[in-house]
Amino acid sequence: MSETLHISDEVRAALNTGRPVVALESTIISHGLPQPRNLEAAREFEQILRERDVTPATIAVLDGVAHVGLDEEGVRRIAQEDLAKASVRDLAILRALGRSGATTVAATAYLAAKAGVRVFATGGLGGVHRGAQETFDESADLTVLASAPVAVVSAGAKSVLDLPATLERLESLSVPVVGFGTDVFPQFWLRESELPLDWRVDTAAEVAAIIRAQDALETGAGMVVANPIPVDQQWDRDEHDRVLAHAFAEADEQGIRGKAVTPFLLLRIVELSGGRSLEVNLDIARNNIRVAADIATALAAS
Ligand code: PSU
Ligand code: MN
Repeated sequence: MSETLHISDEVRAALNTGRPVVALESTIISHGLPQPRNLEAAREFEQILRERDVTPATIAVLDGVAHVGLDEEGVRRIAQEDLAKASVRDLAILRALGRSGATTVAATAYLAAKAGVRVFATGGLGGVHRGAQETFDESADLTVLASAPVAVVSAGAKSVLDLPATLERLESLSVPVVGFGTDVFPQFWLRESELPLDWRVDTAAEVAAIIRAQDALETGAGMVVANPIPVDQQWDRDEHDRVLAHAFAEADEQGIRGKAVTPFLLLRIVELSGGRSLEVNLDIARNNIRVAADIATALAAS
C-alpha cells in the first residue's frame, strides 16, 4: 500500500525549517462554492498565502491517500471531480477502498494536526444546526477541535446555524474562542451579532502566543479565531435574512437532511441572492486566509 498520509515536498520542507504553513480545506471548494468559480478560488487562496511567503497546505483525500499540500492536478481534481464530502469518520473508509474525498473542517483539522500544521483558514466553521434538539445535527467540526491542536480562522460559524448553541457546545468541549478585532461572534456573511465573546485579541502575535501557551499547558485543543468580515464587505442584512428564510423553507420542503444540508443551503443561497452571497463568501475566505498567514508567520517567529 502507498503511504496513508502524504505531505508534499513543499509543505515538508517548510515544516522542517520552521517556516510558516497554513492549511486549507477542500470541502469549501468541492461542495461550498459553485463551478467554475471554485477552481479559480482554490488557486487564488493558495496564491494569497504564497504572496506572503507562507506555504499553502490544501488538504484532500485522493485515491485513498490523505494529502497535505496538493499539486496543480490535485487542486484541479478537488474543484472538478464529484468527490465525497469527507469528515474524520470517512477517512479510514476512503483509505481502505482507495476512494477520494474533499475534507471538511473536521477532517482537515485532524489531518493538519497529524502533519504538524497548526494554523488553518476556512470560510465559516460548521456548528449546531437549527432544530438540532430533534435532529441531533451537530457538525463534527466542533468535537474534532476539542482534540486537534489547530487554530481555525473563520468568520464565526455560518448564520444558517444555531449560533448560540454552537458557542455553548464549544464551551462544553473546552475549545477556546477568541474574537479577532471583535467583541462579538460574527455571523459569517454579517459582521455583527448579539453574541458576546469572552476574549478579544487584536494581533496575530497574540494568537501565536495563545497557541504556544496551549502547548505549554498541553491542552491538546484547537481554537476558533473568529475573524469578522469588514463592514464595507458584508452582506445587506435584510437581503441576508430574506434569502436565508427562503432557502430554509426549500430545504424543509425537499426533506434535505444530514450532511447534505450545508452544501444545499450554501449553493441555494448563492442562486437566490443572484451571486451576492458568493462574492461575500469569497471575501470572507480571503480575509481569513490573510489573517491565518499573519498568525502562521508570527508563530514561526516565536
Ligand atoms: N465554510 C464555507 N463553505 C463551506 C464550509 C465551510 O465557507 O462549504 C464547509 C466546511 O467544510 C465545514 C462544512 O466543515 O461546511 C460543515 O458541514 P456540516 O455542517 O455537514 O458538518
Ligand atoms: Mn451535519
